[in-house]
Amino acid sequence: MNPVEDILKNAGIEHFGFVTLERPLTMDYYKSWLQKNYHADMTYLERHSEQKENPQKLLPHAHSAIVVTQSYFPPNSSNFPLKKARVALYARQADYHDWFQEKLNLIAQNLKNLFPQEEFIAFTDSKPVLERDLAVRAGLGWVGKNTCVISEQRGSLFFIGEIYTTLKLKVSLEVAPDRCGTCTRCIDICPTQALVEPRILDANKCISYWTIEAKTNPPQALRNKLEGWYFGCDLCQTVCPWNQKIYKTEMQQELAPATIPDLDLLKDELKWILTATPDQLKMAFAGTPLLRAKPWAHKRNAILVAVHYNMRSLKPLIQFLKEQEELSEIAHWAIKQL
Ligand code: B12
Ligand code: SF4
Ligand code: SF4
Repeated sequence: MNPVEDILKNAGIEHFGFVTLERPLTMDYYKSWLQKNYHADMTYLERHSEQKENPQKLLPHAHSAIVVTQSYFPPNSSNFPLKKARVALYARQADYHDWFQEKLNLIAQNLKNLFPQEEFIAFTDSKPVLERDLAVRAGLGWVGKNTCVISEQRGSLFFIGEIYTTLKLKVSLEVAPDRCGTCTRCIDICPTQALVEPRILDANKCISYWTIEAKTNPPQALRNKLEGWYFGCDLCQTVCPWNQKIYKTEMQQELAPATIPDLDLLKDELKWILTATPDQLKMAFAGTPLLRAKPWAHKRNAILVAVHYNMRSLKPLIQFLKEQEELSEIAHWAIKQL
């Protein structure tokens, strides 16, 4: 038995592959995506380009990467602070940048104990790495028309993590065939037409970008298309037959693309967000991916959801936010809408 595989399996990792570290196959695609400004204001993606192109800049003499996936469905949401707001599945639980990273660090440590002469560093969404490129090359899935890596056996509701190493590993040679076929469900469901072509996402239009990453307010033309999403968006994945197949039929779990929440309870939740102090929001969201957005951006998201559901009774609270610099414009807009 291969000792590296043993360590991975003992850590509960079942889906993994090995690649040699060289210039990513899709580097030119990545650069042309940046040139078209599809990254919106995520300027760090431009700065990361050079390191993404040269994996050895992250770990000198790195030879291989161990690429793994970690499922995030069903979410472990018992302590999750928001019960009604529409939050993407990956974010309805403890932050994977903590627990998945720790799991990867432990694996890296066990590998180091076994191969003391070699170096191992682990990351997930934390370093300039083209993770989907690595996962595809490691044979873990194909890039779907929604741009997510999809596995025939596991769907796409998983994170990708990797361990760079100087160790020379026997690489996976089997590439997963593209199983999208003639399906276009993800492109059709996207409310903002962010999937401008199969496998090309324009972040300027993506709900996930506007509710998680954006440090400004979405353009007015998009504001009525956000479908009540409060944080992230799962639509292009939940309609995917490869997720439906696995999660609905095999795990008896519903992956409905649209749910109508209990509006009274949702209103209470939004009320709390609109009135909470920054410290209260930070405390409530600590340890979850929600902490990525600043407190004012949570209020922006709450305003957008309130307008989506036409919650007129929240108008006085939104009125109050007109005084806050970042929120002034969107609060004025919301009051006109309600
Ligand atoms: C920036 C970013 C975003 C942006 C832009 C997303 C995008 N599609 O570009 C926003 C904020 C919108 C976003 C949203 C989400 N994200 Co995000 N995001 C990232 C991040 C940090 C960088 C991605 C990037 O470089 N984008 C630029 C484009 C050009 O690159 P790319 O999407 O990776 O695409 C590559 C492939 O598509 C490939 N490719 C295209 N065609 C082909 C064909 C072949 C044959 C091959 C080999 C490759 C290939 O080339 C591209 C460049 O390598 C990565 C982490 C990382 N370091 O990679 C996570 C990551 C991609 N995100 C992830 C997740 C979970 C999400 C969300 C599901 C969260 C949510 N529910 O809201 C959504 C999904 C939206 C979607 N349809 O992509 C996971 C994806 C896991 C998976 N199964 O694919 C990642 C890998 C984080 C992680 N460690 O798990 N994200
Ligand atoms: S995450 Fe939502 S908004 Fe973004 S591409 Fe997918 S369906 Fe469209
Ligand atoms: S919904 Fe259809 S086209 Fe989109 S990623 Fe899934 S299989 Fe591919």
